[in-house]
Amino acid sequence: MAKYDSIEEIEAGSNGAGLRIGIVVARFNADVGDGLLAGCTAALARLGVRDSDINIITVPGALEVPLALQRMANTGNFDALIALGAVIRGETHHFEIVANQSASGIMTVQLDTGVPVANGILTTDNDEQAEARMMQKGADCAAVAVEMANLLGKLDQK
Ligand code: INI
Repeated sequence: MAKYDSIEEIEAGSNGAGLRIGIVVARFNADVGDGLLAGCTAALARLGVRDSDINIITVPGALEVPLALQRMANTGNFDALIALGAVIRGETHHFEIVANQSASGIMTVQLDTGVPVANGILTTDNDEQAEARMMQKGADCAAVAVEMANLLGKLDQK
């Protein structure tokens, strides 16, 4: 971003040390879930998040993810949450319902609870697309979770 000498910019930073991260993984497309989780946990480690500060839970499918996130958020024990899963068009006739309701529920959780949620529910036409994206999407969600947790922490200190 452009530099404005007389205006303070609040920068989140990408140091994950000390952050407590909760991850919810949908098992419906389990192989993709595994890839998302592998990319995500490797990136969290690179960002300095300790394994002992990470909790992982699994749920049946993408539609169960928002409720699990809501319970985790309401414990007050997490600085950020990550939702992982895959909704694949080729395998479902109600693709739009599952994809849209899941995304909408995830957004509602973060706005209602104030706990940031990185949305890593892939929506793709087929397995190949999901497998091509899963490692990077998991890593992206790790970075988003750390950045948003740090940003909100800084804002709370203002
Ligand atoms: N859940 C997913 O996570 N991905 C999908 O692609 C999917 N399909 O194909 O339907 C899916 N359905 C299950 C859904 O999330 C719920 O678990 C189920 O409806 C029970 O509430």
